[in-house]
Amino acid sequence: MPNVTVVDATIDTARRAAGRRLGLAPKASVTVGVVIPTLNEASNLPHVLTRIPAMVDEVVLVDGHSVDDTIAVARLVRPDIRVVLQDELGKGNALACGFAASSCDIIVMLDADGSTDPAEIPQFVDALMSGNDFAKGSRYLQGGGSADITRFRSSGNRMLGFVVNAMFRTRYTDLCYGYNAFWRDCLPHMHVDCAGFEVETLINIRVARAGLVVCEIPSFEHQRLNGTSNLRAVRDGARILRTIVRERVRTSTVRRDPEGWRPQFAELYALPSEGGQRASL
Ligand SMILES: Nc1nc2c(ncn2[C@@H]2O[C@H](COP(=O)(O)OP(=O)(O)OP(=O)(O)O)[C@@H](O)[C@H]2O)c(=O)[nH]1
Ligand SMILES: [Mg+2]
Repeated sequence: MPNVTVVDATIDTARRAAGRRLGLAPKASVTVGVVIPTLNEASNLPHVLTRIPAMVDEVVLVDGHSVDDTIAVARLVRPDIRVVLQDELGKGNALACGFAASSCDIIVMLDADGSTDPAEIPQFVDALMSGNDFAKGSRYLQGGGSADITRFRSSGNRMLGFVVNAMFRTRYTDLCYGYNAFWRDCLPHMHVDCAGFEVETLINIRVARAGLVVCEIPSFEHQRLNGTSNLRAVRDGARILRTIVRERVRTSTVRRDPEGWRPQFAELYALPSEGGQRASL
């Protein structure tokens, strides 16, 4: 994606201008990790995993107890992949487990169904390296788009985004999109403690309230390759709305236990002879 325009997503442009991370670390020493939640994505993983650029140091797959060959396929295509089992249900919990497992300085959230293009990862990383705390993908910026979202979901997303922008003084153009990247020290502020598809909204609100420097990156969402969506627009839209209201009435952004969000994930280590074995908590 040439000439990517990075856009401020919060009102607080002064802090972005300060570029407070600039010069903190030479680019070569910064590690980049990807977290991929999976629920029965065996047929899509070869496409996704083979497109991850060489700049990525670590890939963590968080499986939601898939009943297909998701884990075996992942290990076959990418033998160095780390496989984690989530401790509860839902995409939100899966991402929390992946974030807790990741060992990298920069963490990128990627879907396993072929919608989010790994080739865009360098644009997200560049935005973080140039002073932003959180880089958020947007299908609605010039240069972005979607071959996947329905008109109904798009209007719901815009409506919920309008509510969040009005309530939290943000400028998000694509509230519910799942392609984002951030520095690992954002994790205590994000404090991901939700279960489902409200996770992106929860994160976006919390990073803005914490005064983190957020930018938006144009991103193109492709159609899910195979399989069926796990999202239910009305059910999950209602969950997102409840999350917005709950975050609005929460007065304090200071956490008594900044590490309290960390879930009890289990990591599966591959044996030479087979797919893997439950090995540690
Ligand atoms: N581990 C885990 N992954 C999940 C769960 N629910 C969804 N995912 C994964 O999260 C990613 C996004 O889920 P999708 O079902 O594609 O939802 P969506 O992208 O909002 O919906 P579509 O645009 O219709 O595909 C995919 O990689 C899923 O496999 C879950 O409960 N656990
Ligand atoms: Mg999808």
